[in-house]
Amino acid sequence: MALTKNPNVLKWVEEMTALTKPEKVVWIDGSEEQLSSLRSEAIASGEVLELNQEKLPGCLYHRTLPNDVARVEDRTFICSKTKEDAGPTNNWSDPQEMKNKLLPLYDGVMKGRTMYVIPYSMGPIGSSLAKVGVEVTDSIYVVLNMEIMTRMGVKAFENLGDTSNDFVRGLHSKAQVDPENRYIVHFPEENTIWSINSAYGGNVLLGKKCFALRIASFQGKNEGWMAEHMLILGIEKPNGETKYVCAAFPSACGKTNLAMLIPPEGYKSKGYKVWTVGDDIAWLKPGADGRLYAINPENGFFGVAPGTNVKSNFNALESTKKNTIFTNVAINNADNTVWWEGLDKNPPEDATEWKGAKVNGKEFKAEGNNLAHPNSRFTAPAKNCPCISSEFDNPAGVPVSAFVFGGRRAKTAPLVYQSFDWTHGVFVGSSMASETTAAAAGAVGVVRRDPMAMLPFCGYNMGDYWAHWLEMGETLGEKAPKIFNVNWFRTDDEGHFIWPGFGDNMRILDWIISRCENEVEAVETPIGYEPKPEDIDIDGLDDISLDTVKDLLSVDTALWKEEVKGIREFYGKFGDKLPAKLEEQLTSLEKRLG
Ligand code: OXD
Ligand code: MN
Repeated sequence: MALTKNPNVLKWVEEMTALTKPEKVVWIDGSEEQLSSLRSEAIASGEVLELNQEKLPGCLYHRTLPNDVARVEDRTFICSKTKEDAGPTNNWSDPQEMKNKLLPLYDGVMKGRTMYVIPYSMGPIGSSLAKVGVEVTDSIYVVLNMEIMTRMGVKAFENLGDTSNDFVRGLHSKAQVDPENRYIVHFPEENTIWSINSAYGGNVLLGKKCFALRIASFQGKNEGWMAEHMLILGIEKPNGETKYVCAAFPSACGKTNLAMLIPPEGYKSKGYKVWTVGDDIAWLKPGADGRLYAINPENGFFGVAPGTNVKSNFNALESTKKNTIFTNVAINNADNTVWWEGLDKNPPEDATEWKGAKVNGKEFKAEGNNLAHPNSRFTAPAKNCPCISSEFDNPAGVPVSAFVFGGRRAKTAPLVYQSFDWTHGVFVGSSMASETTAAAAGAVGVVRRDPMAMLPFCGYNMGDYWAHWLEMGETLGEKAPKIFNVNWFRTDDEGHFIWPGFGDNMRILDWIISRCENEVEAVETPIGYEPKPEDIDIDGLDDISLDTVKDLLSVDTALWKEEVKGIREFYGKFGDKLPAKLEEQLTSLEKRLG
């Protein structure tokens, strides 16, 4: 039964039903009763497996096809009216041409299947920053994941109301999971997303990257707010005050780890605490007091499992102990629990690897195989996280003191620096880059520009996106967050990381907050303000001396001159969409370098 009277929703669901021709339509109300019957159905059909319910209560396991294990950037499209509106960093196709291509694929695709209609809210119910989406899908796995990742069910329709047309329409069919006909397509001017022939999370949980970043970034530009690929964390100081930081890093730079950081002993004993508001996406809007407020539009974590362990991210691991869906990790058959590379040094002997083969885990690994897929995931409820912020559900969001950008740079970027002002900060974000690691295919050490970590996620022309950032700075004026850049990944001549990272990154956040509060001075360098080395607290760090800190903060002019060339080449792609202010920033940097 339809769960809303909203004629816009009803009309669209009718159209999607007529197109895909499901055997039946089920509206997802979000009740435990309905969810539990869907879980049972998925277990009975083998779509998901039930894990050890004593050790991992409420946890399920799912395996995707080996051809369907990651986001597919080459098959992801922004179908704005003109190619220029999508810009040089997105795949573009004319909207009507794309529809002509995909309509035959969707025609009757759900015959004999059930179509689930999922209403969901991105952001706390009742928040003026939240937005509603409706996803129709033929996958129970999608329903069960959306339940964890969003505020799902009839309450989302209550938020939408009976007449509004402001909801994002998401059409998903796993179809035949055919990689040749896999498409993830966005129509930003129509608030619409079409996804077909994939069943992997990032391509099918349409609330996440598709809506909360690609569509929302475009909505934000038009409506005066921002959708960013940023974690949100709160730092509680010994006096009980909490300051909030949003940070953007390219994929695989440790966003989830930073979001859930555990401060070093010295900080803990003084009374510092870190609280997680979000690990991947922030929606930001100026509040009545003129400051910028952030909400996390999501309700769970879709995290990469490999590498997650008690040491690297205790809080993430704890989050996965109940009501979690694991995808493409390995199963320890001895007790029907899960295992992945980096969980511990003990691969299970009696294992089922991620593709489903029963193997001797130790031998299998000794032969050089992975038991879990490197992009295997956990979908875990945010409320499981031991350090989840008390403000997580606050409809008003949290006031942001600082933005932090960063990437993986072996030599160029120092441990931390602050931009001279907002415009310079936008320049720093726009020229962000990361060097490829051995973990990814292709050459090692190649610099990939990833502005604001939004390269695969900006739903419109990146030049216009930078212009929007500059405008937001004008709106916020003096109250704008301060902008910083960090690099945890400087290496010595043997290629070893110099900075310990993980919990010790608290030491850098501490300096950042002190700068925001005008509590500490800084040194002016050609690239921005840097800490005085003695202002970085290295108490309790055995391997780091004041000289190491000096080294981590050093700026190699020759490397930065190369960097200027790289940025200029990248900027060249944007033609007259490049804001003049950013061009000026680049010229000024070049002059300062001498
Ligand atoms: C993610 C990503 O999955 O950024 O969050 O790739
Ligand atoms: Mn991400």
